[in-house]
Amino acid sequence: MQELRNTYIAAVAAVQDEAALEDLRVQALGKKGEISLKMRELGQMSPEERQVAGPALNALKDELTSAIAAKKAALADAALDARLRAEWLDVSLPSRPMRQGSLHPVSQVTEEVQTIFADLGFGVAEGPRIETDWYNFDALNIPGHHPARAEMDTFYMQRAEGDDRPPFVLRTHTSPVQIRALEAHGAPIRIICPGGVYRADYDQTHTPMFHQVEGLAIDRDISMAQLKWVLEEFFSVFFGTKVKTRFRASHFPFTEPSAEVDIQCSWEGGTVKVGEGDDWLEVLGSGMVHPKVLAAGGIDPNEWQGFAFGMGIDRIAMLKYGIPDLRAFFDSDLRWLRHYGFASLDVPTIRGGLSR
Ligand code: 2U9
Repeated sequence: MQELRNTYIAAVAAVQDEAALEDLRVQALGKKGEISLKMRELGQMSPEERQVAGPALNALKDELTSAIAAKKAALADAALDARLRAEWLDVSLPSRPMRQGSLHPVSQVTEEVQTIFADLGFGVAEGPRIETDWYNFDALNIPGHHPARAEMDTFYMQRAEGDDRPPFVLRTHTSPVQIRALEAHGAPIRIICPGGVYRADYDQTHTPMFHQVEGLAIDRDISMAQLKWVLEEFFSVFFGTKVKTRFRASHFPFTEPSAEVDIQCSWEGGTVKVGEGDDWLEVLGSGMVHPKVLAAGGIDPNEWQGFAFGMGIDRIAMLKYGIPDLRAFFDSDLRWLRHYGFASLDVPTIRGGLSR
């Protein structure tokens, strides 16, 4: 018995891992283990022998069970210690640099335009970029035969073979959004519609997708004088300096009368500065909404009237932030984006406030 005890106690002390310890436990105390078999032999002993051997075997069983449990705990502690040493972490190390994106100038300027017009009482409306030819052309007084349709270099979508309905188009301006807004909300209304538009044109000053913001103000007594005030106010706040405007008579199918609007600028050393000098820069088209267009939007032209205007967001972004090449706007060149981009928390502010 003493020999048995010494062998197992020594074996438990020598064991190096939990699996070997479990093997040892089975070997000694399992159903067919050495000590269990000895317990079974108690039945064949005389009562006198059993009285000695019984308690001794039980004591051995208890001692071994405790020794195995203690060893198991010690092995688990050692394993945890080893893990803690291996998974050591220096929490004082500096963090990995975070990749930081930037706001594209088009996004920044769109935000700025929205903020300024919000202060002038205009809401923002958005709509689909894929349009029917009715919303993009007919409703804007550009019928099928009108030369403006050809001039706009429209992208037409494919129809299934045998489908004779007029094709969908990629909107050539954001005007259809305003027709939809008139239909949905009626008059009076004051909205701007910023967004991407498409024309099949590509050179130094044109890209097949560019951004516009159009504006619409309809009420019972809106006039061209209010159009001029709103635009001068917008440009002065946008460029952060008083900007004079010049209205030149023009023609658009959707407005009557129509005017192209120039802003005051100077040219010095090949760079343009807005709000100073004696030169003019054309930036905007505008006019009083044509009665047929009001009617197409479900508004009675005998009751309502108002102005509309449109300008290129990319173009005014180039002017304000001195960006030379329009095509670079859409190249996704990281160096360009980092140079001309804006911090995402750079919330547009209205410098100097409004002159009211
Ligand atoms: C409705 C009625 C009238 C929007 C207008 C212009 C004049 C215009 C161009 C400026 C530069 C487009 O980006 S550009 O090429 N736009 O000249 N846009 S009036 O007139 C509307 C719009 C909607 C219901």
